[in-house]
Amino acid sequence: MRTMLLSETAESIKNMEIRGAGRIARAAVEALADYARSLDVSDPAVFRQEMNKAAGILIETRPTAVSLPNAVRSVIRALDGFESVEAAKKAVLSRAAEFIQRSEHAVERIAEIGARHISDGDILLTHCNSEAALGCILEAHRQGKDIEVYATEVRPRGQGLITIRTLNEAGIPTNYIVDSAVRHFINEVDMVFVGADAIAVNGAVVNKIGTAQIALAAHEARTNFIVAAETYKFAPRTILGELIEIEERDPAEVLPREVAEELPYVRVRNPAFDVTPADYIDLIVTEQGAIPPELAFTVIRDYLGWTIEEWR
Ligand code: RUB
Repeated sequence: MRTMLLSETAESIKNMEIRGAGRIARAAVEALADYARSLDVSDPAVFRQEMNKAAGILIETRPTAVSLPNAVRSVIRALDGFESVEAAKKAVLSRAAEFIQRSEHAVERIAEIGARHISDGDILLTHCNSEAALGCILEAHRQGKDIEVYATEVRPRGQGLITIRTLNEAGIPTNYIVDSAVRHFINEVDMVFVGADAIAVNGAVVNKIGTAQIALAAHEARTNFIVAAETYKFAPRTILGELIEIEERDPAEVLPREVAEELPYVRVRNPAFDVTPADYIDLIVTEQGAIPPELAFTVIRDYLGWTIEEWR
Protein backbone atom coordinates (compact mmCIF):
# COMPACT_ATOMS: atom_id res chain seq x y z
CA MET A 1 0.00 0.00 0.00
CA ARG A 2 2.66 2.49 1.10
CA THR A 3 4.99 1.48 -1.73
CA MET A 4 2.22 3.04 -3.81
CA LEU A 5 3.06 6.52 -2.54
CA LEU A 6 6.70 5.99 -3.45
CA SER A 7 5.95 4.87 -7.00
CA GLU A 8 3.13 7.40 -7.39
CA THR A 9 5.39 10.23 -6.29
CA ALA A 10 8.17 9.03 -8.61
CA GLU A 11 5.68 8.89 -11.49
CA SER A 12 4.23 12.33 -10.69
CA ILE A 13 7.70 13.88 -10.64
CA LYS A 14 8.57 12.22 -13.95
CA ASN A 15 5.41 13.40 -15.71
CA MET A 16 5.67 16.84 -14.08
CA GLU A 17 2.42 16.75 -12.08
CA ILE A 18 4.81 17.61 -9.28
CA ARG A 19 7.28 20.14 -10.65
CA GLY A 20 9.61 22.94 -9.61
CA ALA A 21 12.85 22.08 -7.82
CA GLY A 22 11.69 22.87 -4.27
CA ARG A 23 8.37 21.04 -4.55
CA ILE A 24 10.10 18.04 -6.14
CA ALA A 25 12.55 17.86 -3.21
CA ARG A 26 9.80 18.07 -0.57
CA ALA A 27 7.60 15.50 -2.32
CA ALA A 28 10.53 13.06 -2.60
CA VAL A 29 11.39 13.47 1.07
CA GLU A 30 7.74 12.94 2.06
CA ALA A 31 7.58 9.76 -0.05
CA LEU A 32 10.80 8.52 1.51
CA ALA A 33 9.49 9.15 5.04
CA ASP A 34 6.27 7.38 4.20
CA TYR A 35 8.19 4.44 2.80
CA ALA A 36 10.33 4.23 5.96
CA ARG A 37 7.18 4.25 8.12
CA SER A 38 5.69 1.38 6.14
CA LEU A 39 8.75 -0.87 6.01
CA ASP A 40 8.08 -3.93 8.11
CA VAL A 41 11.56 -5.39 8.58
CA SER A 42 13.59 -6.16 11.69
CA ASP A 43 17.14 -6.24 10.29
CA PRO A 44 18.71 -2.74 10.20
CA ALA A 45 20.86 -3.74 7.21
CA VAL A 46 17.76 -4.73 5.24
CA PHE A 47 16.05 -1.48 6.29
CA ARG A 48 19.02 0.51 5.02
CA GLN A 49 19.12 -1.47 1.79
CA GLU A 50 15.42 -0.89 1.13
CA MET A 51 15.73 2.81 1.90
CA ASN A 52 18.67 3.13 -0.49
CA LYS A 53 16.65 1.43 -3.21
CA ALA A 54 13.75 3.83 -2.65
CA ALA A 55 16.17 6.78 -2.72
CA GLY A 56 17.53 5.56 -6.06
CA ILE A 57 14.05 5.36 -7.58
CA LEU A 58 13.28 8.94 -6.53
CA ILE A 59 16.64 10.38 -7.61
CA GLU A 60 16.32 8.90 -11.09
CA THR A 61 13.01 10.63 -11.84
CA ARG A 62 14.46 13.95 -13.03
CA PRO A 63 18.18 14.31 -13.56
CA THR A 64 18.74 18.09 -13.46
CA ALA A 65 17.20 19.44 -10.23
CA VAL A 66 20.02 18.90 -7.74
CA SER A 67 17.60 19.72 -4.92
CA LEU A 68 16.31 16.18 -5.40
CA PRO A 69 19.53 14.20 -4.68
CA ASN A 70 20.60 16.77 -2.08
CA ALA A 71 17.31 16.33 -0.18
CA VAL A 72 17.13 12.55 -0.55
CA ARG A 73 20.78 12.06 0.47
CA SER A 74 20.34 14.25 3.54
CA VAL A 75 17.54 11.93 4.68
CA ILE A 76 19.52 8.78 3.82
CA ARG A 77 22.56 10.07 5.72
CA ALA A 78 20.39 10.07 8.87
CA LEU A 79 20.43 6.25 8.65
CA ASP A 80 24.10 5.99 9.52
CA GLY A 81 25.19 4.10 12.61
CA PHE A 82 21.92 2.77 14.07
CA GLU A 83 21.69 -0.66 15.66
CA SER A 84 17.91 -1.04 15.50
CA VAL A 85 15.31 -0.45 12.81
CA GLU A 86 13.20 1.51 15.30
CA ALA A 87 16.00 3.99 15.98
CA ALA A 88 16.91 4.30 12.30
CA LYS A 89 13.27 4.85 11.38
CA LYS A 90 12.92 7.56 14.00
CA ALA A 91 16.04 9.31 12.73
CA VAL A 92 14.83 9.20 9.13
CA LEU A 93 11.40 10.56 10.02
CA SER A 94 12.77 13.38 12.07
CA ARG A 95 15.34 14.31 9.36
CA ALA A 96 12.57 14.28 6.74
CA ALA A 97 10.29 16.51 8.83
CA GLU A 98 13.20 18.85 9.50
CA PHE A 99 14.03 19.07 5.78
CA ILE A 100 10.45 19.91 4.82
CA GLN A 101 10.17 22.56 7.50
CA ARG A 102 13.53 24.10 6.58
CA SER A 103 12.68 24.08 2.90
CA GLU A 104 9.40 25.94 3.51
CA HIS A 105 11.08 28.39 5.83
CA ALA A 106 13.83 28.96 3.23
CA VAL A 107 11.24 30.06 0.65
CA GLU A 108 9.83 32.57 3.16
CA ARG A 109 13.29 33.96 4.01
CA ILE A 110 14.21 34.23 0.33
CA ALA A 111 10.97 36.15 -0.27
CA GLU A 112 11.83 38.62 2.51
CA ILE A 113 15.42 39.09 1.35
CA GLY A 114 14.55 39.21 -2.36
CA ALA A 115 11.76 41.75 -1.80
CA ARG A 116 14.32 44.19 -0.35
CA HIS A 117 15.84 44.45 -3.82
CA ILE A 118 12.53 45.45 -5.38
CA SER A 119 11.59 49.13 -5.31
CA ASP A 120 8.30 50.92 -5.62
CA GLY A 121 7.50 51.35 -9.32
CA ASP A 122 9.72 48.48 -10.52
CA ILE A 123 8.86 46.43 -13.56
CA LEU A 124 9.96 42.81 -13.16
CA LEU A 125 10.25 39.87 -15.51
CA THR A 126 10.04 36.23 -14.52
CA HIS A 127 10.39 33.00 -16.47
CA CYS A 128 8.81 29.61 -15.74
CA ASN A 129 7.16 29.01 -12.40
CA SER A 130 9.47 29.26 -9.42
CA GLU A 131 8.05 29.47 -5.91
CA ALA A 132 11.28 31.13 -4.73
CA ALA A 133 11.30 33.81 -7.45
CA LEU A 134 7.54 34.39 -7.22
CA GLY A 135 7.86 34.55 -3.44
CA CYS A 136 10.07 37.66 -3.78
CA ILE A 137 7.64 39.33 -6.18
CA LEU A 138 4.58 38.51 -4.05
CA GLU A 139 6.30 39.72 -0.88
CA ALA A 140 7.22 43.06 -2.50
CA HIS A 141 3.58 43.46 -3.51
CA ARG A 142 2.41 42.46 -0.04
CA GLN A 143 4.64 45.21 1.38
CA GLY A 144 2.66 47.70 -0.69
CA LYS A 145 5.23 48.27 -3.45
CA ASP A 146 3.64 49.24 -6.72
CA ILE A 147 5.05 46.70 -9.20
CA GLU A 148 4.27 45.28 -12.61
CA VAL A 149 5.40 41.93 -14.01
CA TYR A 150 6.23 40.45 -17.40
CA ALA A 151 5.74 36.68 -17.34
CA THR A 152 6.79 34.41 -20.20
CA GLU A 153 4.69 31.63 -21.68
CA VAL A 154 7.43 28.95 -21.24
CA ARG A 155 7.33 26.63 -24.22
CA PRO A 156 6.72 23.74 -24.44
CA ARG A 157 4.94 22.96 -21.14
CA GLY A 158 3.45 26.41 -20.50
CA GLN A 159 4.38 26.85 -16.83
CA GLY A 160 3.85 30.61 -17.38
CA LEU A 161 0.13 29.96 -17.07
CA ILE A 162 0.56 28.85 -13.45
CA THR A 163 2.63 31.99 -12.83
CA ILE A 164 0.11 34.43 -14.31
CA ARG A 165 -2.72 32.78 -12.37
CA THR A 166 -0.82 33.35 -9.12
CA LEU A 167 0.07 36.94 -10.04
CA ASN A 168 -3.49 37.66 -11.09
CA GLU A 169 -4.85 36.22 -7.88
CA ALA A 170 -2.56 38.55 -5.94
CA GLY A 171 -3.82 41.50 -8.01
CA ILE A 172 -0.44 42.29 -9.56
CA PRO A 173 -0.62 43.94 -13.01
CA THR A 174 0.93 41.34 -15.33
CA ASN A 175 1.93 41.17 -18.98
CA TYR A 176 1.89 37.67 -20.45
CA ILE A 177 4.34 37.34 -23.35
CA VAL A 178 5.70 34.59 -25.60
CA ASP A 179 9.25 33.55 -24.78
CA SER A 180 10.66 35.15 -27.92
CA ALA A 181 9.24 38.58 -26.97
CA VAL A 182 11.70 39.04 -24.08
CA ARG A 183 14.26 40.99 -26.16
CA HIS A 184 11.47 43.27 -27.39
CA PHE A 185 10.39 44.24 -23.87
CA ILE A 186 13.62 43.99 -21.90
CA ASN A 187 14.32 47.76 -21.91
CA GLU A 188 11.07 48.30 -20.03
CA VAL A 189 12.16 45.85 -17.33
CA ASP A 190 14.10 46.90 -14.21
CA MET A 191 14.88 43.47 -12.89
CA VAL A 192 14.62 39.82 -13.88
CA PHE A 193 13.76 37.30 -11.13
CA VAL A 194 14.12 33.57 -11.82
CA GLY A 195 14.52 30.41 -9.77
CA ALA A 196 17.09 27.64 -10.14
CA ASP A 197 17.20 23.89 -10.48
CA ALA A 198 20.90 23.75 -9.78
CA ILE A 199 23.80 26.12 -9.14
CA ALA A 200 27.35 25.06 -9.95
CA VAL A 201 30.43 25.92 -7.91
CA ASN A 202 31.41 28.56 -10.50
CA GLY A 203 28.08 30.37 -9.97
CA ALA A 204 26.49 29.18 -13.21
CA VAL A 205 22.74 28.65 -12.81
CA VAL A 206 20.72 25.86 -14.37
CA ASN A 207 17.08 26.80 -14.84
CA LYS A 208 14.19 26.37 -17.27
CA ILE A 209 15.14 26.39 -20.94
CA GLY A 210 15.19 29.99 -22.17
CA THR A 211 16.64 31.43 -18.97
CA ALA A 212 20.12 31.83 -20.51
CA GLN A 213 18.66 33.71 -23.49
CA ILE A 214 16.81 36.06 -21.13
CA ALA A 215 20.01 36.59 -19.12
CA LEU A 216 21.86 37.48 -22.30
CA ALA A 217 19.21 40.02 -23.26
CA ALA A 218 19.22 41.44 -19.72
CA HIS A 219 23.02 41.69 -19.74
CA GLU A 220 23.02 43.60 -23.01
CA ALA A 221 20.27 45.93 -21.74
CA ARG A 222 22.04 46.40 -18.35
CA THR A 223 18.97 44.99 -16.61
CA ASN A 224 19.58 43.34 -13.24
CA PHE A 225 19.32 39.56 -13.26
CA ILE A 226 18.53 37.97 -9.92
CA VAL A 227 18.26 34.28 -9.05
CA ALA A 228 16.24 33.11 -6.04
CA ALA A 229 17.41 29.71 -4.77
CA GLU A 230 17.56 27.73 -1.56
CA THR A 231 21.05 26.62 -0.48
CA TYR A 232 20.17 22.98 -1.18
CA LYS A 233 20.01 23.80 -4.90
CA PHE A 234 23.77 24.27 -5.01
CA ALA A 235 25.54 21.27 -6.56
CA PRO A 236 28.45 19.98 -4.45
CA ARG A 237 29.79 17.55 -7.03
CA THR A 238 30.53 20.38 -9.44
CA ILE A 239 33.51 21.09 -7.16
CA LEU A 240 35.05 18.01 -8.76
CA GLY A 241 34.24 19.23 -12.25
CA GLU A 242 31.16 17.05 -12.59
CA LEU A 243 28.74 18.55 -15.10
CA ILE A 244 25.06 18.98 -14.31
CA GLU A 245 23.02 16.79 -16.62
CA ILE A 246 20.49 18.65 -18.71
CA GLU A 247 17.28 16.68 -18.99
CA GLU A 248 16.05 16.19 -22.55
CA ARG A 249 12.34 15.36 -22.61
CA ASP A 250 9.94 13.68 -25.02
CA PRO A 251 9.96 15.37 -28.49
CA ALA A 252 6.15 15.06 -28.50
CA GLU A 253 6.04 17.91 -25.97
CA VAL A 254 7.28 20.16 -28.81
CA LEU A 255 5.82 18.63 -31.99
CA PRO A 256 2.88 16.21 -32.18
CA ARG A 257 4.11 12.73 -33.03
CA GLU A 258 1.93 12.48 -36.15
CA VAL A 259 3.49 15.68 -37.57
CA ALA A 260 7.00 14.53 -36.66
CA GLU A 261 6.40 11.23 -38.44
CA GLU A 262 5.80 13.10 -41.71
CA LEU A 263 9.18 14.82 -41.43
CA PRO A 264 11.81 12.07 -41.42
CA TYR A 265 14.74 14.50 -41.77
CA VAL A 266 13.69 16.56 -38.78
CA ARG A 267 14.88 15.72 -35.31
CA VAL A 268 13.11 17.52 -32.48
CA ARG A 269 15.32 18.51 -29.56
CA ASN A 270 13.68 19.28 -26.23
CA PRO A 271 16.12 20.22 -23.49
CA ALA A 272 14.18 21.19 -20.35
CA PHE A 273 16.89 23.41 -18.87
CA ASP A 274 19.88 25.54 -19.84
CA VAL A 275 22.94 27.03 -18.17
CA THR A 276 23.30 30.74 -17.48
CA PRO A 277 26.93 31.73 -16.91
CA ALA A 278 27.79 33.58 -13.70
CA ASP A 279 28.84 36.64 -15.77
CA TYR A 280 25.20 37.36 -16.53
CA ILE A 281 23.98 37.04 -12.95
CA ASP A 282 24.01 39.98 -10.56
CA LEU A 283 22.83 38.28 -7.40
CA ILE A 284 21.74 34.94 -5.98
CA VAL A 285 19.23 35.30 -3.15
CA THR A 286 19.42 32.38 -0.72
CA GLU A 287 17.79 31.96 2.70
CA GLN A 288 21.20 32.73 4.20
CA GLY A 289 21.48 36.06 2.40
CA ALA A 290 22.12 37.46 -1.05
CA ILE A 291 25.46 36.65 -2.65
CA PRO A 292 27.21 37.37 -5.93
CA PRO A 293 27.45 34.16 -8.02
CA GLU A 294 31.22 34.07 -7.44
CA LEU A 295 30.54 33.04 -3.82
CA ALA A 296 28.73 29.82 -4.77
CA PHE A 297 31.62 27.75 -3.41
CA THR A 298 31.20 29.21 0.07
CA VAL A 299 27.53 28.15 0.11
CA ILE A 300 28.50 24.58 -0.78
CA ARG A 301 31.22 24.57 1.89
CA ASP A 302 29.38 26.38 4.69
CA TYR A 303 25.78 25.30 4.30
CA LEU A 304 25.94 21.93 2.58
CA GLY A 305 29.06 20.98 4.48
CA TRP A 306 30.76 19.24 1.57
CA THR A 307 34.47 19.50 0.91
CA ILE A 308 36.67 18.12 -1.84
CA GLU A 309 38.29 15.75 0.66
CA GLU A 310 35.00 13.96 1.30
CA TRP A 311 34.98 12.76 -2.29
CA ARG A 312 38.52 11.41 -2.42
C1 RUB B 1 10.93 24.47 -13.08
C2 RUB B 1 11.96 25.55 -13.08
C3 RUB B 1 11.98 26.45 -11.89
C4 RUB B 1 12.96 25.90 -10.85
C5 RUB B 1 12.87 26.62 -9.52
O1 RUB B 1 11.08 23.55 -14.13
O2 RUB B 1 12.81 25.63 -13.94
O3 RUB B 1 12.39 27.73 -12.26
O4 RUB B 1 12.69 24.52 -10.63
O5 RUB B 1 11.59 26.46 -8.97
P1 RUB B 1 10.01 22.36 -14.30
P2 RUB B 1 11.31 26.57 -7.39
O6 RUB B 1 8.68 22.99 -14.49
O7 RUB B 1 10.50 21.62 -15.53
O8 RUB B 1 10.11 21.51 -13.05
O9 RUB B 1 11.78 27.92 -6.98
O10 RUB B 1 9.81 26.41 -7.28
O11 RUB B 1 12.06 25.47 -6.72
